[in-house]
Amino acid sequence: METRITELLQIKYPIIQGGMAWVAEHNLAAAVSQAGGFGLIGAANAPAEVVREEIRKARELTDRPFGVNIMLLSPHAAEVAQVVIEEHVPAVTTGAGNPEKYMEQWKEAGIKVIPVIASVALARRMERCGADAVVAEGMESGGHIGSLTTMTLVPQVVDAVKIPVIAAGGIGDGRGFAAARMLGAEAVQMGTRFVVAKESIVHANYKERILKAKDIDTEVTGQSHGHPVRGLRNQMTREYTRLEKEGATFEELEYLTLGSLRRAVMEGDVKKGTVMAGQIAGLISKEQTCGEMLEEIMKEAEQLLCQK
Ligand code: TUI
Repeated sequence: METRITELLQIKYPIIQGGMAWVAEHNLAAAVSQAGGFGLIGAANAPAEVVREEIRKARELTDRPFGVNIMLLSPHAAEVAQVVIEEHVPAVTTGAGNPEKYMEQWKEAGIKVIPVIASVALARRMERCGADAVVAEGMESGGHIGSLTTMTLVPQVVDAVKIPVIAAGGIGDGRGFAAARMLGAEAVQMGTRFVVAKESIVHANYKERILKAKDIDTEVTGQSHGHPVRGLRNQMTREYTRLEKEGATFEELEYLTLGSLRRAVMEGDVKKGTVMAGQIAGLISKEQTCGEMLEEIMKEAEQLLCQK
């Protein structure tokens, strides 16, 4: 299936892996790219030199192209923006902010720039300042989210811009992929499904929570201070919600979640840690290799999209 995204990123399948903090490290990114999709190293809050090492380690595992996701709230975002240039990364996605100030230097270096956006206004703005594509991410996603659903956001962004649109949020199988194509998207980005990939280094407890999750098991915390984050409900989200209702300050809530994603992903503390996941977790029921996932999704999607 060829689209402007397979052409832009030089990949076989129009499927991009989300740039998930702690989860999207070199093993996962390389496995997704090796399987024909587009893997991403999630820079999250990591220092620039850690990101550089991750890029180099991924290069040892695959000759195929992969990218880096830059989380713009990171204190290291500016240095990471420079590292992707020095390391000749072919494409960058950005999240949780407006990447305008980096755009010129990336374009000059020949890097394809794909901002993740949650509104038509930001999609338009990104197109005007030279973005090659956008990821339109609905609030079904795990992690930091906007307020529109994928179903409503994607077609409105598709109508508003000429650059290709990648749909994200709530997509976990061939049906989701086909639906995104019907909305006008030229690729999909998936996160939660890749968390449980065999090549994913995520702790078994975290994977098990996703594999056992039901449709209604995610919750959004952080609405009160403007940084809504979706994850699986647990002791941490209950405590957070209680404090939020009691009017806790931003600092108090930040303190509660300090290091909590790392504790869940790396140490398997799925009770007091933060288990970021999207609403599609309830659909995800098996651990497979990235290759098996991509083949299965594409086969199902092609059957659906070719039906008369
Ligand atoms: O960035 C994400 N997902 C993330 S980042 C992250 S780390 C984090 N943890 C706690 C709090 C904040 C961050 C975990 N998950 N997805 C991409 C995304 N970007 N979704 C929504 C947005 C977005 C939101 C507002 C992009 C731009 C924006 O406004 C920009 C502006 O300044 O107008």
